[in-house]
Amino acid sequence: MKTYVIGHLNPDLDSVVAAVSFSEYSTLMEVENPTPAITGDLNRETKYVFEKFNILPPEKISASDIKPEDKIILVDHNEEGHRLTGINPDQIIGIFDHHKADIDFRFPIEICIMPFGSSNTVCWELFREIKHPIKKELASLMLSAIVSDTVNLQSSTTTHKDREALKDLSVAANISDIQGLTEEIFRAKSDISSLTDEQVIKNDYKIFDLGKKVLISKIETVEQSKLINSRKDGLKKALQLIKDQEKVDYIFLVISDILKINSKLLLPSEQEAILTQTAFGGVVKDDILDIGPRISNKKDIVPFIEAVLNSK
Ligand SMILES: [Mn+2]
Repeated sequence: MKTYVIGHLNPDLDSVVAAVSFSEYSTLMEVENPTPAITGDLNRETKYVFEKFNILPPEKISASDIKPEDKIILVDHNEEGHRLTGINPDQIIGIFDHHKADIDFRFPIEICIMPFGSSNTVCWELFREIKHPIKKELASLMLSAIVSDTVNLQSSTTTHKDREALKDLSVAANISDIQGLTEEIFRAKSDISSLTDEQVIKNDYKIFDLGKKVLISKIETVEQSKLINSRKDGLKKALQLIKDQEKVDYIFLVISDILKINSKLLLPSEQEAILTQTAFGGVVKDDILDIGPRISNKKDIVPFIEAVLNSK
């Protein structure tokens, strides 16, 4: 019997590290046999970080690996649409997250959702409450995850806790040059030269059920204009293709400049242009809408799209 501690579909760095950190937390809480797991392949950033610190990433599983007697703890996500497809909700015994709650369970379960910038800040807070010392390896991973999810504390989701966690973890990890590490992580994240247009869109996306189905793909880069100039047409075609494949009502790509803290949306059709202009203001030009310093999906983007769709 295992308790799978598992992140969301299309796992990002925070999600993969949260599987590791909350497994350790669950062990301390005497959960039975916590086993970190991921739902899909590691993205380039995540691969880079695990290789840099010489740590083995969690194993990838599918729903068929989970036996009826196993239990599941969800980390860095909660809503059904972001869970590994095909899992039985009755096997879920806990949730540790920092996203908006959208849940409906038949039984009481443990839920800890705190509005911090990273799931690993939630974990750090829980470790602190029980005075658990975090070892160097795990601290390095958690620190990297917080840097990534908060865009080095610059995202609007950043809280006082994230700053405190980062400071504390840098001591535990013995990493003093956080800026240097941030730049390394950002560069690893930005390097999409070997990805096809379709792979770029599928690299980091979520489907939101907001009355209508909205697929939001995200790319964080240090080369925003170069990316738009060189790949816009191909990415637009890929968006159209994936819109049909995934049978969603709207699809767009958020291209965030993580140094300048600015996002531009790439909109494949008139439909998305109207939706996003209504949500954020401004005017679409050449399929692009500049939405200024909004870089957080969960805080700066999804709620505004949802407001427009709900008012229809
Ligand atoms: Mn996260």
